[in-house]
Amino acid sequence: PTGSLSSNGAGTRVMIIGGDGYCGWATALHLSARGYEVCIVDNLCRRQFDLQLGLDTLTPIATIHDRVRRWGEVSGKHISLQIGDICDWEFLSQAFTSFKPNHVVHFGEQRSAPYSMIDRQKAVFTQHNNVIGTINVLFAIKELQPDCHMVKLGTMGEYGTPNIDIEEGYITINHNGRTDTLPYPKQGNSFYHLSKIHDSTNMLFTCKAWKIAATDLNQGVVYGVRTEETMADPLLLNRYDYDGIFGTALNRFVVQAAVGHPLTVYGKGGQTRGFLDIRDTVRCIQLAIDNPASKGEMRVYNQFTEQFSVNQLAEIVEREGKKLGLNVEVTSVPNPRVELEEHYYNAKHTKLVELGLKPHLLADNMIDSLLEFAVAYKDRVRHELIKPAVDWRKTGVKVNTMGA
Ligand code: NAD
Ligand code: USQ
Repeated sequence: PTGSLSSNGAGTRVMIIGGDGYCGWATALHLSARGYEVCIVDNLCRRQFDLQLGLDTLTPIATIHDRVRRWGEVSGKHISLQIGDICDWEFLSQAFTSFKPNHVVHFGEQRSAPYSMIDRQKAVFTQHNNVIGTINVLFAIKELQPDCHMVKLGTMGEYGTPNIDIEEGYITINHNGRTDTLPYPKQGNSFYHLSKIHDSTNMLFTCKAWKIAATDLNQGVVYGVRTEETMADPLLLNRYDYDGIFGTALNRFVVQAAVGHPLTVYGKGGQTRGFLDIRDTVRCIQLAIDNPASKGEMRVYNQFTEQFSVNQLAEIVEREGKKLGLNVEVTSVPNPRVELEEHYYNAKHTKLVELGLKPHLLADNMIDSLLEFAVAYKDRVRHELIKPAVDWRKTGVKVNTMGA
């Protein structure tokens, strides 16, 4: 497959850390299809979390080796593979020295807020894995590849839900007659979201101190599963999480509707977030690569296309599900998280659009096709995995195996 957003990446070397995951796999294929030279780095810990907790993706996914081999056959393009942990400096430095990336796209973190709230061990793992991994990438750029541009996945959750407009990364404040432009205040709502804040702080410091070029993409909640390339062959199919730990709001609601499970709105459902289609995730990454930060600069983009409350998402899925003959009910379950359930939310998201992003909006036909996709795989759904599984108030020191 080739495709839209036509820039030709010929010769540009892009290392994709976390390239076996949901966003990373789709991005690796999107860039490879467009002529970028891609190397996937991943330690496969996401697959390990499923084994650890007894979870599974809706879609059957091939091993990373089979995925990459099949991509070579389907597209004629080679993706190189380095299996290892970026917290292991010896591994990461060798991966950098051998591949010599022009850009490193860093998706490779533990990304579930509920996972980070299971127990002390998983909170510490999340912050260690994410913060130390990112510090290692920053050292690798400084020591081994100083002209390499870093594209880092942050999260809209770094800002929390303040009672004022959310800017893109920085805010100009007038205080006691003096004015400065400062990093936007951060308020994370889980040990996971907090790890992203720590990453952003470490990146900003090293951009100043070592003249690193970095783009921090504060991404909203991603939905969808199909991209042109991941649908080109069954072995290229992406993962799709719907469980109570890794499944995200809209993807969960769609699977719930497909199997006749009431949609699980947490609490009052006024929680509002930014959302985007996975087809836009891959395009945003390409835009960030094609328009790199300059040395010493830390760019911050808010990477989402539309904002919705959880209640609005449930209404859309209910309406579209009924049109397809599904019996969709919406229910409010006690909120397992500690978060505002009714709040002001207005987050800017113009910078990626200015660079050329043409969003795929959550039009009704998107929900239709996602529902049809979920219905096609509904025999693989394990109902017991759907319930919310982690209570923010009950995080303890005990190692919790989720009753498996
Ligand atoms: P994912 O868990 O599907 O993929 C992450 C990948 O990184 C996995 O394949 C995992 O094995 C790998 N990884 C983790 N730690 C690693 C390490 N130490 N060394 C090497 N590899 C490691 O997650 P995703 O949904 O694709 O998210 C990717 C990134 O985007 C994350 O940083 C996440 O915080 C961010 N993000 C995701 C969403 C979303 O809705 N999925 C939204 C906003 C931001
Ligand atoms: N929610 C429900 N019902 C559900 C699942 C979630 O009401 O069944 C609510 C949550 O309480 C929350 C909102 O939906 O208020 C979003 O939850 P989520 O699980 O979809 O997303 P979140 O935990 O914030 O994390 C996901 C990704 C994470 C990424 C983040 C972007 O897992 O990696 O950083 O989205 S953001 O939300 O912008 O911070």
